[in-house]
Amino acid sequence: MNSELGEFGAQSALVAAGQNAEWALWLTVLMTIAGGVIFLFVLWAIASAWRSDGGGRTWWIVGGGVIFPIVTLAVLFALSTFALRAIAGPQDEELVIEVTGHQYWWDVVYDPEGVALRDANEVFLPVGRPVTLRLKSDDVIHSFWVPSIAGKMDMIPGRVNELTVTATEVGRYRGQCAEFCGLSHPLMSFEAVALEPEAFATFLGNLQGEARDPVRPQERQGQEVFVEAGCPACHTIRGVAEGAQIGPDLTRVGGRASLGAGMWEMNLGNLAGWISDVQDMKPGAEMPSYNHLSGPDLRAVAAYLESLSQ
Ligand code: HEC
Ligand SMILES: [Cu+2]
Repeated sequence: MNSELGEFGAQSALVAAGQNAEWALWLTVLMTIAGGVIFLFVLWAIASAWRSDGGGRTWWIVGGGVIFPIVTLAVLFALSTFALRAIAGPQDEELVIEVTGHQYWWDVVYDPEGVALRDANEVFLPVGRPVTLRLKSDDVIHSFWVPSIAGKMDMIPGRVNELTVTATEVGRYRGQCAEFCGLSHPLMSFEAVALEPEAFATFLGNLQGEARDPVRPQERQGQEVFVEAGCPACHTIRGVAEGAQIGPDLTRVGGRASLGAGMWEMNLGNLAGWISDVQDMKPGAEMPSYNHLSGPDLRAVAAYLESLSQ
């Protein structure tokens, strides 16, 4: 049922790929079935009452009206409480990932207590290992929501909300900001990417390095355009321009599956379109449209960014 790595992932609470989501799905199915059985039973009871002469009334009132609801609700309450504890309980060997919501993108830092490896717009998770997501916001309230992995958690300015998740199936799962945060709130998606632990370790290893050097002449030209056009005022490309954090880290931007926070396929055409006309693609984004760049410069900088895949 889960989509393969490489495709755009599902955004559905019915495709469970994390422990929290599995509990929630299991409870939903159980309660739906139990509710359905009780509904049919009530229909049957009404039909029988129609034909009955009124005998055995006390038994029905005490049994069906008092004992049955108490027992059923107590069982469902116990199961929900158990599920809630399983979801919220402390876990061992946690990895910390800090995700900060911005209008309209996600800053992602792996292990902020230690080495602080920065990336954006994709959240990688190792399968089978608990991860504590430290959720923050830099401007307004956002909400972090990947239905296949876990329930929503708000990101509130000045606060850190923690959500512990464990991915259970390799795959890509779509997430979406679930709290209205401005004009382009609907264009603020992302992907959670669950990898086998070895692949996750490789990913973290790659994040430590500098960006790939430009190889083709056009890519070299693109790197110059990137610096001369002033992009480093907001964007970091490790080894080329460091320090700025107003926009997403672009060190491995070409390696993302999507552009613009989970919105468009990452390819040369979309990159060039984005740079020249971001205000049309994502109104209100904190990046100006570079519609004054010449055609060759625009192609070069797009080609350079596309080559930055790790
Ligand atoms: C004033 C700050 C600012 C400047 C200058 C700027 N950007 Fe951006 N850029 C942003 C912000 C903010 C975003 C995130 C927009 C969003 O998705 O809401 C962004 C997003 C991007 C993305 C998409 C990243 C992703 O992960 O999908 C690319 C590519 C990009 N910028 C390239 C450039 C290039 C090339 C230049 C220079 C020609 C540039 N930017 C100049 C702020 C800036
Ligand atoms: Cu939002």
